[in-house]
Amino acid sequence: RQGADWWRGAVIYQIYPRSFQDTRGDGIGDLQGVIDRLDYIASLNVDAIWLSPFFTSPMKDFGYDVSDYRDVDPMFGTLVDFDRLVEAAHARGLKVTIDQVLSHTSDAHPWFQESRESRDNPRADWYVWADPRPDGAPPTNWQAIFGGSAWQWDTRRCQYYLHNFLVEQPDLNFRNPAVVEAILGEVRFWLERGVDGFRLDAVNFCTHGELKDNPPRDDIREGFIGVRPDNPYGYQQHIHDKTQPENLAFLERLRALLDEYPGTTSVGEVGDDDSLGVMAEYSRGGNRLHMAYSFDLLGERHDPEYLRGILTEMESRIEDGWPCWALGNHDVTRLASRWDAAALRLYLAFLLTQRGSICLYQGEELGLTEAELSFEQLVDPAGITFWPAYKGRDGCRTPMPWQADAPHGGFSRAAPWLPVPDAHLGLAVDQQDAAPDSLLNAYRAFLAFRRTQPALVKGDITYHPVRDEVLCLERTHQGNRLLVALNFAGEPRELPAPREAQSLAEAPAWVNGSWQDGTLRLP
Ligand code: ISL
Repeated sequence: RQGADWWRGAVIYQIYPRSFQDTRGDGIGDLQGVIDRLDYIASLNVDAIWLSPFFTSPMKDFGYDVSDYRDVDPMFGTLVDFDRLVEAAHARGLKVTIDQVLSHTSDAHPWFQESRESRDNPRADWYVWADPRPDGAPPTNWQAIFGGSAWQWDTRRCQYYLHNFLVEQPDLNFRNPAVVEAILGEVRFWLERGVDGFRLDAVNFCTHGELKDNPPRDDIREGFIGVRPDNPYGYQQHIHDKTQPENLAFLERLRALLDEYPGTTSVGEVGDDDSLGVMAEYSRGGNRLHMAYSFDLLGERHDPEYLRGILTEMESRIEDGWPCWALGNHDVTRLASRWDAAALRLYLAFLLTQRGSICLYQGEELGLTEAELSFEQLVDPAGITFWPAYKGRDGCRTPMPWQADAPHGGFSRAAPWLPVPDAHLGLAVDQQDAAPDSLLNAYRAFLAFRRTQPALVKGDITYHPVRDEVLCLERTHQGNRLLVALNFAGEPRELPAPREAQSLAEAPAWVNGSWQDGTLRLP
């Protein structure tokens, strides 16, 4: 597991530091809290952690608005804490990957402060500035992901600047070589500190398209943040055409930098209409990203035909690229409330048997449900803007419940920034630790089992047609074949094993179910 390609088939545990463990008593999690819980993380049998942003930030988007790429926000601790975290994680065999939010900065970043001062300062072209139309309107009809025009008027420069997300998240101008150099310098800072890799936020947004209107669209998929038919900005949206070919040149520069630090990795987050194609394009060739992940398994649909469709399409397009899959993150409704809460063990087996690397989101292993919050409790700007059509992302970001009978579930001695729902206390870590057949222990067991199966970690994959809502697939590695049968029917199924699999010499390692006389019996 420790070679330079440790990331191939690795399981990465995503930590949202704000909500993991508070040690300072301010109701907000911190890096010391992560250090204190590393034994728990190691006990899950994952390979790496991914820390959501902990950098200096005004927190308008809870850290995805960075005002200093090279420091830890005081609410999370210090660089010394970070160094101790890396050391302590490595001592437990855990790799450390961190979020890099490169496509935009905070409007409080000194680069932007300088850039907005005038049209001719040294950083004047570090962001995407444009003159208004003759009638004063924004230069294009592009919409921001979080609502409204993607352009914000600045009274000092008397120009608009581009922001694909919040007004407080101005987009950097990646067409300016000085910006690319500066950004690579920020990434190098963390490589020098010993991190093992990066999750690259909204990486397809780095380079902006030509400044021209996009045609109105009526084919917007539901479920994307802020992009909904029923949002206050109307059904017809004009989305910035974000996936620019110039992005690839930047990814190649970034990869060349990472290659100077063997054993480091990168996973790009891709939210795009053709996310599978972009995932393939971004991770192909060995000189771009190591892997990419999309939102395709993070939506509502989870019938086996749909899942098989996504995964087989990926297989047909990825070539020598490498996918990464997740069923949960800090942007989407909790898995237990999005798919069928009764089938969480099935989804665990499904996720961990696909070809690719895997991200698990903190609390997924506990089966945490989406927290029901009132409008007054919301803090996510996306939820505040689009309520009630879209309730935002607070419901998946509530603190980890560690101890059922401790105040705030043992997360903090103070009132947390988001409440710990009562419904989560029964799912707390201490409760599930003690119950051998808990979901938490099922995660641990399946992750341990997966490690013993090279076919699951690195093997090739082939899919059989879905039959009676059973998804069958095979993983093959160096002559070792494994048949995986996943019963999505919600009731027991008996069916003949796929003909192609009949030749498997030995019964594979079943988690449950049986295979006798050519018949699969699946509970
Ligand atoms: O692009 C999208 C839809 O076309 C979005 O799904 C987009 O990929 C996603 O919103 C990006 O999210 C990431 O960047 C945001 C931040 O708020 C999220 O938390 C982060 O995961 C802005 O930095």
